[in-house]
Amino acid sequence: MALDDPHILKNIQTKLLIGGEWVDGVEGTTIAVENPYDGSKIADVAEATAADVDRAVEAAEKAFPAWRALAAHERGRLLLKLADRIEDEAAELARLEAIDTGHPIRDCLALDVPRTALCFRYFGGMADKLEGSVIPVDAGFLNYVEREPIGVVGAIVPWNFPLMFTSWKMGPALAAGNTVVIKPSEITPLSTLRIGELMMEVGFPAGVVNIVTGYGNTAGQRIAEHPRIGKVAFTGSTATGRRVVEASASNLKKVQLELGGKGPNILFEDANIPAAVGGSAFAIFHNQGQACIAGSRLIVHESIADEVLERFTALAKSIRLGDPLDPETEMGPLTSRLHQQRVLSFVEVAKGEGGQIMTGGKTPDGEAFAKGCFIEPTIVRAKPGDRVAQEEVFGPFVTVLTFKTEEEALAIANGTDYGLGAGLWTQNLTRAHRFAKQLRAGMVWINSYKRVHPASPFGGVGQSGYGREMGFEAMREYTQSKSVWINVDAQTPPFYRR
Ligand code: TXE
Repeated sequence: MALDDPHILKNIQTKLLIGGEWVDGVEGTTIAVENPYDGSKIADVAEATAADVDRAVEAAEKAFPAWRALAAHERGRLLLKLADRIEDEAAELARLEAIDTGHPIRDCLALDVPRTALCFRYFGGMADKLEGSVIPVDAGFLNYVEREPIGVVGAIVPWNFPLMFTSWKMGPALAAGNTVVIKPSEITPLSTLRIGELMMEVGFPAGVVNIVTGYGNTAGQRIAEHPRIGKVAFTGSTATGRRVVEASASNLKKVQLELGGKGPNILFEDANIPAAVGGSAFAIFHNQGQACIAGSRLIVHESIADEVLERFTALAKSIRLGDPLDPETEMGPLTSRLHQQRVLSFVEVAKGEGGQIMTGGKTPDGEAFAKGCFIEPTIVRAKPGDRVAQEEVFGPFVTVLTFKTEEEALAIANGTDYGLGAGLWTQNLTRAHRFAKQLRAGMVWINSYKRVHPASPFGGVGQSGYGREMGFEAMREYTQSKSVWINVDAQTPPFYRR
């Protein structure tokens, strides 16, 4: 299928969305967006610079009073309409995401697009369910607490799940009554722009959502430091997250960080091995391992290690790599050349540390893979203190570690600076609960891995960041409380004359 076939995509929006208009950037420059499967150019997208972020913030500020004043169920209704339109356009959105990111189309259709619609729908339904509270305080006083929107929210989205993460940030922000300036990654801006078009189509008022497609160190930096943005929600690397926090000090904006991970995935001796092996392959190889919650450390009890590794290696070798638009493809290319090189550099690190490459560790042979950013599913045996067992590789690269006792398993699992997702496989219920409590992580999956749902909080501890996406927790993240005191007893004497 030729990628320039006009029937593949009805529309590729390439401009910035500011104040309800699609406009060029102030500088008039563009960013070339490439298909990681064959290196071809998909589009030239307007480059937003700091001046464009300023324009977008102005538009968002202007839109805020009316958006905030709109009945909550009306805000919700627009989000519900958007969810419906995303489902109508599922095939096209899936194709757009596949050519921009390299995600296999089967995953885009089964996961990325439905999860995006589900997220907008969940927060559409949530908009009018964010209740305040009445607090029992001193006699003669009524104290109630309302949750208010923050104002203009900046959202910075990475390249690994651009469509889904756009919904994770915009859903709760908008439901809560904020207006948004969102910056997708310069590598993968297309699906966010398409969502912007659908939002305009279903009737979101001008300026409620503004999309600035620019580079991190210019447009992203300006969002982080902007004096009139009240909150920034960031997903990306820990190093960039730290820069966002520093920049946010300008006006002490609220910061939410969803950063990297080094997910421990523990297989106890009583695990259902076929299920654990299949789940562990999904944990690391889905989306080419480019997931902050990836199960990138497979921690296996030594009594089952041989059987697990034999099955796991065979499964990894059988994964079908190929054109993301081919429905048979199970693994596509990594999302950029730069990232492919970064992941391959970890293979050299592993070798230098005495790691044993059990399979993969290279680009696949053959003409079909020559132009793409592919890496074979890679399994490396290593030691817990090795760099490949400590640092986030963010690719189809799993580090295998073994243990003898529960204590040892826990020490390995908790032995990195990260704390995002963690999994364990056991038939022993008591042990499962004990471990879930002891794992240093924001999310734990038992006899499964990498489950997410818009109703369930998502986020990490330690170097994995702070704050939570999804669920009621997200609504709290995108609001601030206001405590109101009413003197309801005419007899209550004035304070100084008691
Ligand atoms: O991330 P960056 P990169 C991890 C993963 C990956 C590594 C590097 O380990 O290998 O990070 O990826 C914007 N101010 N994750 O370099 O730089 C940028 O434009 C404000 C984990 O691509 O963090 C993009 O929109 N914003 C991860 C977003 O930040 C800035 C997802 C992410 O880019 C900025 C991606 C700045 N100074 C990478 N500099 C996850 N948690 O899921 C860049 N950006």
